[in-house]
Amino acid sequence: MMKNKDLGLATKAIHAGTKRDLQYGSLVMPIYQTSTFMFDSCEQGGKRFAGEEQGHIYTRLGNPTTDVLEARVAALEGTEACVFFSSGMGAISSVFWTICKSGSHIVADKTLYGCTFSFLKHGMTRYGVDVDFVDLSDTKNLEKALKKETAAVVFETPANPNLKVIDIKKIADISHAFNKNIKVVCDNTFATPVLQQPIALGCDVVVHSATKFLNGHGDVIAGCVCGTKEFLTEVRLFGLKDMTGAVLGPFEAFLIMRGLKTLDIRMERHCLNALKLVEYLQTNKKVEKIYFPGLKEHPNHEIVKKQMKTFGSMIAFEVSGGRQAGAKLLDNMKLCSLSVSLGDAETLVQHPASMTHSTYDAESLALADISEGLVRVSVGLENIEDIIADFEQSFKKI
Ligand code: 7XF
Repeated sequence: MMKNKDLGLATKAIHAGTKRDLQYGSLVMPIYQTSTFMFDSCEQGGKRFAGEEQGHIYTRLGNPTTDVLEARVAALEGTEACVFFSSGMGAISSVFWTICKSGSHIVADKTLYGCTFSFLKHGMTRYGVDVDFVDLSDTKNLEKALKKETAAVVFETPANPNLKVIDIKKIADISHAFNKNIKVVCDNTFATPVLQQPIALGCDVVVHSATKFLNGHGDVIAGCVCGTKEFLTEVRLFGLKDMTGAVLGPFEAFLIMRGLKTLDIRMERHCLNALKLVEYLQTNKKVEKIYFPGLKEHPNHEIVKKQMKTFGSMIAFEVSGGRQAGAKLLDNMKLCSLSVSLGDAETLVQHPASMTHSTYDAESLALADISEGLVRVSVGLENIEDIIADFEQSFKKI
């Protein structure tokens, strides 16, 4: 096997971390559907628990199928290590349980997926962790918010649901110049490592909802964390093992590896389809405003060009007539599905204020720049003409 660093991303998504099956020569990594592993002796079991001997113990601590998936995604994000979880929220919460203690301070961007926002605002604060939500797309706000207790800076870019973009390198540089121990955490779910690699830009930790593009087929809930071996060992042995127990099942690991094989080509088609849908929306008089990183009018388009390969397949827009008109549009879609989640083969449409971001109250929604009428689209892999035709027929009904 060639060294990972010599391989292209599409190749890594198929091959990185592969272990040769010495028993049968299976091409595909088998599913080790087992909760526990046998030891030859008490002495051996003791050594494994003490970390003195390599080998599996119990699937909450690691599983051969999941090991390969973790090595593969670490290669995609360009990190030493990766740990998988049973959901994106399992991954995110395990990271903060690992980083923070009572008295710690977190600087979070003010636009986050609804449950990440809720975990930080209503969860961590119960345990004596102080969280400031600021607009990190203006880095002056970070400079003002950092303090000696700051343990982490966290953001999504592009952000869910309004596609706001944050300058990853600037945020990492400012945070580390203030205190090199601050963990800069980037949620890379919307971009995927195909479009953007936050670690190369200076971040310490990447998190994903692998439920989305990484798996890509709408049939798994999963999450992962990528970073240094040292940090990921802590996340695995404390955040995952003791605090959340949010362990991924081996079958899900198998499905995600199956999905990853086409990540690179799926992203290509997702992105092309999104560009064409945006072109159509721009010509539609009932569309008031479009949020898409690929538009020149996007407030951070210059940063997008610097840190993203292409623009992704998430679009948000406002319909003239506001919330009611938006709801009517969504209710009348025939091919596109009225569903939360994203990154699937199917085009999914939803209304953030009442669905994915319903954990925000009206005031927090306004503060986070999530308008009441915003419609979010995850552009799928269908023929774009069919997606556009579906929007066209539904727009005619409002
Ligand atoms: O625990 P999950 O696998 O659902 O992942 C949580 C999560 C973390 N980060 C980002 C940027 C996410 O978008 C998500 C999940 N978002 C879905 C959505 O926005 O449609 C959840 C559906 S309620």
